[in-house]
Formats: sequence, structure tokens, C-alpha cells
Amino acid sequence: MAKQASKPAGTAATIHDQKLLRGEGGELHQTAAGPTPVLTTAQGGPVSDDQNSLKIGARGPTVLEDFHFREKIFHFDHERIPERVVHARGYGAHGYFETYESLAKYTRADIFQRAGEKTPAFVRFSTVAGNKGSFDLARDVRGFAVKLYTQEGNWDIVGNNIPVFFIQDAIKFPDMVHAVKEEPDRAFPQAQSAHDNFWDFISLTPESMHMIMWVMSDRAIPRSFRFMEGFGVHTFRLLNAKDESTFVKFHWKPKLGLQSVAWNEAVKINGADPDFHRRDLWESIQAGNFPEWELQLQLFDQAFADSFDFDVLDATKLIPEEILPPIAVGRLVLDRMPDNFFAETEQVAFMTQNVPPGVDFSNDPLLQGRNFSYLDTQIKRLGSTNFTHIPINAPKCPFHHFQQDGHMAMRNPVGRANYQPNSWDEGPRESPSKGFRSFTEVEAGPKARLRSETFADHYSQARQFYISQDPVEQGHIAAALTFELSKVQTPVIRERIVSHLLNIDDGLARKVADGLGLKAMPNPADAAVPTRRDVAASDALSILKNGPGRFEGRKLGILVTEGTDAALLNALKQALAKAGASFEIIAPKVGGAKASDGSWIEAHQMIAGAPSVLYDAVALLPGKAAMADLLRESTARDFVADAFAHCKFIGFVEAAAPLLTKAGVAEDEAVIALTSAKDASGFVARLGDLRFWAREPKVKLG
Ligand code: HDE
Repeated sequence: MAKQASKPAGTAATIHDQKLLRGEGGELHQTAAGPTPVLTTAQGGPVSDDQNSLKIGARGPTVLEDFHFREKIFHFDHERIPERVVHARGYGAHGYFETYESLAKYTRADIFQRAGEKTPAFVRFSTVAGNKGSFDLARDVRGFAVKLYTQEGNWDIVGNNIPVFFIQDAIKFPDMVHAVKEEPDRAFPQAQSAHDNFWDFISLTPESMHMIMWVMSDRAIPRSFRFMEGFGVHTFRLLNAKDESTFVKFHWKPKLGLQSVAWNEAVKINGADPDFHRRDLWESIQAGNFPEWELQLQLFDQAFADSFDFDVLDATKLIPEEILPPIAVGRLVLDRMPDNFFAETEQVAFMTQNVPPGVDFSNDPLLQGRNFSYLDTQIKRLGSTNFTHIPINAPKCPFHHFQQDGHMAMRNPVGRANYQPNSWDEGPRESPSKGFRSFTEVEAGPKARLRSETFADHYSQARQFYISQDPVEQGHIAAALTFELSKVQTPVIRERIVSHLLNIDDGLARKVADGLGLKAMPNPADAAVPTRRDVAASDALSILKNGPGRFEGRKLGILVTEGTDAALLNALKQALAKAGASFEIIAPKVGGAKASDGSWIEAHQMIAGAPSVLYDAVALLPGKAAMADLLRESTARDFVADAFAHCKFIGFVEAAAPLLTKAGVAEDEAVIALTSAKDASGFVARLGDLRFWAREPKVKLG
């Protein structure tokens, strides 16, 4: 088969053009890679000239008759489809889910019947508020949407990296989203919650307080998709063959552990590499380092649910893992990037209502509303009821139904019967035993717009989250709230938020009030139910208390110049490979530099293109003779100063000492001298701590 050229080389086109002008014509189909196919129109007609529109004379008007020109421009004009109303910016990958053990005791879902069974999967990660072209490191919730192509149809677990949500009832979703998106009169700020409308809505919506603690924590600025958890958020049901129900909450746990960046770092990453998260996923999958998550389930029955002082139907609440430890039931591995972003990542349609037999919904009013929204929104985005005909959305199991026609119908039924029952013995029939059956819950009550009393405690779990954090993390929450509210121009909104914080933690409220320069402390907000001040801490809620203790999957930035110690550099590379970590070489010139032993060091980046915010730690290996030039580069100084300010580990050779001084680096145990190649493995072992947070009070990260 002829190989498809990705795009014609510019020079070839020019030569082709000149030949045509000279009247030589001729097809230029030979390239270094072999023959390429003849360019055609969408109708398959061969094209002779794709460089010039059809004109009357060289300087005359273009003629309407030029069907190739018209088709090309017409198609281009219609390339865009509406972006998602939320979660517009996303990035996806293919992979598989592997079942550990049979879960037949709890569910009859086919995907959970056989140990070792692999089910194809597609996952899309996203931010929520920003548009499709916004940056990756916004302070925001991350979408974590998983499509499992099971033998009983597609199962979509459309989750987030935060296990709770802002609101309790889907009817508030448009208000919540309007408030966080850019303000409608001025169309800014983009992809950020630091503005009046968002905080106004939040200050008037106390049920959002638990979620606000999460969003103001480092969870909302993840280091990469690979280091995030995912959560189904709502309580679902599993149903076994006897239709017995078990409540379930879904959790995805990253194999490489959790990691986030610092806020000051996030701001700089957005400038240096707005695609930081998607590039990270692309690079790791292309390098064969396939990210992996374990699916863990919290399983419980009605009696257990009734024992909580919160309602498991309330999506602003979680069940602490200490009270109900999750059990691991399988793993998700992402091992292949899409061939085409638009066809797959943009057109994938996730829907909460896609569940296989053996999985069912609960009455969570947020989930009930989502089950309408996700079908409806696909018509808007994808333009036809036949969006399931798009390969990424089509089931990978056999399917048969009588739905027909409509725009862009690609799979059309054959035969006479397009209904059932019919007398022709044609077509599929329903199966009461194999088909989806809802849990036969008995429902009764007045038809009214109600909110359950059991949803009324808005502060206890917000407090639980806050007191479960490490002091460093608590500091980050206070700093994030102070920063966000400093962008709110209406003082009464700032005060209202502080009045809610008083119901969560006095120390936090005081810190934020102080950071904002509030003249007087407001009264605590009215609370429908007083905060349970004695709520127990849950260590599972902290990132830092659960550090991975290894540098695997992370990246070291290595600064080199002419005269870099080749032996040390090679030893570092080996130690990193052993640790399962990667590196980038940063040199004054991207062409590279000559090492101490005369060998050539290939560089990945020049210093100005690779600020240290793009790396988890840095090693400074300049040669002595190059230092005078390096000291003149302000980007080299920033490289070091930022690494220090962001509490990163810094390895340095003696020659780099003047650069450390110029960057204001003070000695501490994470600023590590590298005297020779033998220091490399010890240095890489230290990197497993990821950050040296004890430095933070000195650098006042804010
Ligand atoms: Fe979504 N959400 N959502 N959401 N959501 C969408 O569906 C909606 C909610 C989530 O990568 C939309 O196809 C309502 C919670 C993810 O394609 C839309 C409510 C959670 C994605 C929609 C919620 C999510 C979406 C926009 C309140 C975590 C991206 C485009 C009841 C459990 C999926 C689309 C992807 C996308 C509606 C709340 C997660 C409009 C009405 C809670 C990960 O249908």
C-alpha cells in the first residue's frame, strides 16, 4: 500500500509549481520515502494544481467554476465544531482495563467476571473552566473520564480528580458554571476562578465549601495527569445476578503516586509551556512509560450508609478511606495516543448514563441530572443523533437495534424488518436475563421541589479535609484563598467567604483575613447544621502524607555548558534510568556543548526555552570556563532561583557556586554538592522526596 505523506514538503511544492508554470506539468509523486498518492478532491477527482486558483489571466479574477478551490475553502470554513460547554480543554489516550478477580458476588457486569480479562479503554483528562485553547495549569478541577468498551456495551465513568462537587442538585449547574467562566460583559478572566462572579456565587452557596477546600488545595494544580487520582464522585450501585444491590464509589489511584506543583510554579509553567500536561502524557506514552491507575471500590450496604451522619446521595460528601477502605479490583493502563486528536479526543462522547447491566445509578440528584445532560450535549457538539457511528463512540461488542436514518447515518440496517415484534423472524429481540435491569427500589413521597435535611451539613467535611492536610498543604490552602480573594474587587464578597471559613477552621479564617488585610473579623456565617468540630482527620486526604518516596516517572533538568564533567553526567543519566526517571539537557545553545572529555553533549533545550519550572529537580553541571558567560544570562539565574523558591532539589558542581550565589540560593540539605560521578546515585535517591518543603518559610512561596 502506498505510504501517505503527512504533508508535502515546501520545496517540492515550489518545484512542482515552477514546473507547472514552465508548462512541464508532470506529477511529482516520488519522495525520499517512496511514492505518494495523487492528491484528489473529496470526491476522488485527481488534482493537477493545488498552488494556484483558476483565474482569467495571471492577474485576473478567480472563476466560480474552480470546484477544487470552492470545495477546499468550503470544507475549511466548517472545520470547527462547538467546544464542550465545560471541560473544553482535554487530552485523551487509549489503553485497557484489566480485571484482577471476579466480582460476581457484587455485580453481574461482564467486565468483572473473569480475572485477567482485558477491556479496551479510552480516557480523556480535562480542565473545566477554560476554553479549548486555554493553558493546562489553571487552578481547576480536572476531568477524568473513562470509557470502557465492555462486551455489554460502553461503560463511561465520567469522573473528576476531586471526589466531591460544588453543588448538590443538578439544577444549580448552569449557575455554577456561568459564575466560574469568564464574566459575560467583559469576557475575562479566562480559565480562572479568581474573580468576583465565581466567589460571589460561592459565598452565597455554602454547600460548595467542602469542594472549595479541595479546589484551593494543591489538588487543583497537578504536576501531570499521571500523578492524579480519579473519582466517580457519586454513589452508584452494583447489582449481582440475584439483583442484590451494593452501593459503590469508584476511585482511580495512580501507580506513580500523587504530585502537584506550587502555585507560583503553575503560573510560570502556563507561560513557558501551556501544553505542559498534554506534552507530559504524549512524551511518556511515546517513550513506552505507560501511566497506570488502580481501580479501587468502596463497597457498602444500606445499613452502613444509614450509619453515617451525612447522606451518601449528597455529592458534596465523601466516605473517608479510614472508615471504609477501598478494595483494588483492576488496573487501567494507557499505552497508545490517538492517531488523530479531532477524530478521537475531540469527538469522544462520554455519558454518565452509559452503564452495563450490573451497574446502576443511585438517587443522587446531581447524577440524575447528569444522566439527561450528557446525551443532550452530544447533539449540540457532534451535530447528529448518529454520534455513536463515529468510531471512538461505537461499541466494540456486537450491537443490534432498530434506530435508523438521521444525519450522517453510517451504519444502515439491511432487510425488511425495522421494528419488532414482526412476523418476518428478522432482527434482534430483547433479553430479560441478559439485558439491563434497574434496581427495584420502592420510591414514594410528595411531588415537590425539596432538598433533603440529610444534605444540610456543609462545613464538617470541609473541616475534615483541612485538618487532614500536612501544615505545608494547609499553608497552600490559605495562600490560595488569599490570592483568589485578592482578585475579587467587592470587599463584601471577601468578607462573606471569611465568614464561611470561620465555620471550617478558625486558624484558616484568621490567616486569610490577615492576608487580605481585613479590618475586622466578620461573624461566622449562619449554618443550617453546626460544624462537627471533633470530626476525625483522614490522612488519605493529604498528598504530602502519602508521597511516593521515589523519583520514578519524574524529570530532572540538567544544565550543561562547554567543559561539563562527562563522567558525572553519564553517571547521573544511569542513575536516573535505574530510578525509572527521565531528564532533559539544557545548554546555552540548543546545538549542545563539548564535554570535559571532548565528547559532544546533545541538548534538548536552550536555557531561555527551558525554565526550571518544567522539571521536578535540577542539576547544575557547568564547566568552569563557561561560567562567566552563564552568569550574564538572566535566564540562567532565574533557572536556579526558581528551582530554589519552588523547594526543589538542586544538585551542583563546584563551578556552579557563583551562579547559586547570584540566584540568592542559601545552603540547605536539598542543595546538594556533586563532587564526582560517585555522588550521582545518592543524589537521585534523595530526589524521591520530590520537594524540600522545610525550605518554604525561607522562600515564602505565597
Ligand atoms: Fe459534567 N458535563 N456535569 N461533571 N463532566 C460535561 O458533557 C454536567 C459533573 C465531567 O472528557 C458535559 O460531553 C452537569 C460532575 C467530565 O468529554 C455536560 C453536571 C462531574 C466531563 C456536563 C455535571 C463531571 C464533563 C460537557 C451537574 C464529576 C468531560 C461536554 C449535575 C463526577 C468529559 C460533555 C469529556 C462534561 C454536564 C457535573 C465530570 C454539559 C449537568 C459532578 C470529566 O454534559
